[in-house]
Amino acid sequence: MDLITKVRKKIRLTQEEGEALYELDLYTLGELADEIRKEKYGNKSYFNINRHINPTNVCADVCKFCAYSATRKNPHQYTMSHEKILEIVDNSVKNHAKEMHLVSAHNPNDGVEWYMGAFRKIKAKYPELHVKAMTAAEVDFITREYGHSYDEVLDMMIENGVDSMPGGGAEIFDEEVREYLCKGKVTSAQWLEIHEKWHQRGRESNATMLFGHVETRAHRIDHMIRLRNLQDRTGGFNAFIPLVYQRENNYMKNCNFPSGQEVLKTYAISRIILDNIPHIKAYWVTASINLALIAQEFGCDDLDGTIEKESIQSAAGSEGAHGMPLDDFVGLIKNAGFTPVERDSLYNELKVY
Ligand code: V47
Repeated sequence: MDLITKVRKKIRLTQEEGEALYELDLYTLGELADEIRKEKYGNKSYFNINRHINPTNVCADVCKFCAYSATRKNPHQYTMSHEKILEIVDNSVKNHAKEMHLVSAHNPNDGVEWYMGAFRKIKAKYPELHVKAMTAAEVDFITREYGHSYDEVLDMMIENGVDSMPGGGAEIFDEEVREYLCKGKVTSAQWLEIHEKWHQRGRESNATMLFGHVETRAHRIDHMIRLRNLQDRTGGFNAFIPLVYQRENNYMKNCNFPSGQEVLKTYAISRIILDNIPHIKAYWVTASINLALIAQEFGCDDLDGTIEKESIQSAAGSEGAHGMPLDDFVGLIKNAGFTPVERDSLYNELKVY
């Protein structure tokens, strides 16, 4: 059976077949992914009203792609107090944010309570607010630095009010590429183990893939298939988020930056390969809003949210530093021909615009 027929018949693809998808022309691939997306969500494009908070840039790890982290010697390092974090949350709640997405660098200075206390205080003040926090890389860092097991850290997160886990820290699972990108950080097997343990607690999470640097197409397919295998066991992933590598101000210059076509192909292929992950998010901060909107025709059904402030990818050159006002966001989605649907963090529909 040829590849296109297999996709249309929803027969699961292998590593080799996933790689072969890249050889299809963009429009054929887009059409195949769009058929799947339309069958699931029709004309809807999902987003949420959220706030990204990055409470510290002080990091014990060194990832070549990162332009955000500061070592202990960096004069531009910062660590927010709980009061400062709560002040940000107060303002965002006034702006109708329903999700706080907290991602920190790996802070070796302030102890586990600095992390957990922030979640607890947010939840105590705003029980309805969804706290999405702690990438698997942070969980792993805390176990290494402060001597806890994964189970203990995950239980602490739940006790202190974390609702779901973001998908960060996955980067690229291939061990050789990972060794080059972020030696010493959470391994691929550990990243998957942490999400599995989280899912076993009845909780949901997302999964990212950082692409467009030194990895090959085969590495991307391998990354997707490792996620698909875990999802078969747990069903706990909500969304897959291919993050387009941003190239400024970091230590990685020898990269194969992807064309717009390559980015769109990767979105479309992820929609096809990941037959068991409900949502594919074109994170507008790394794709640019224009490409993220076009990606809604290439298999994606989600854009992330209004964000308010972004520090990680904007340090590396993205233009998403100040988020996007709700009216602009909704207007752009409508102009692109889609129906904007505000969702909560777990994809329950809140409002159709
Ligand atoms: O894991 C760091 C990435 C991630 C760069 O779960 C970079 O809904 C591009 O995971 N170029 C953190 N990316 C952010 C993240 C995320 C974002 C949006 C939504 C969700 C979700 C999760 O940022 C890290 C890393 O892969 N990152 N540097 C860079 N130069």
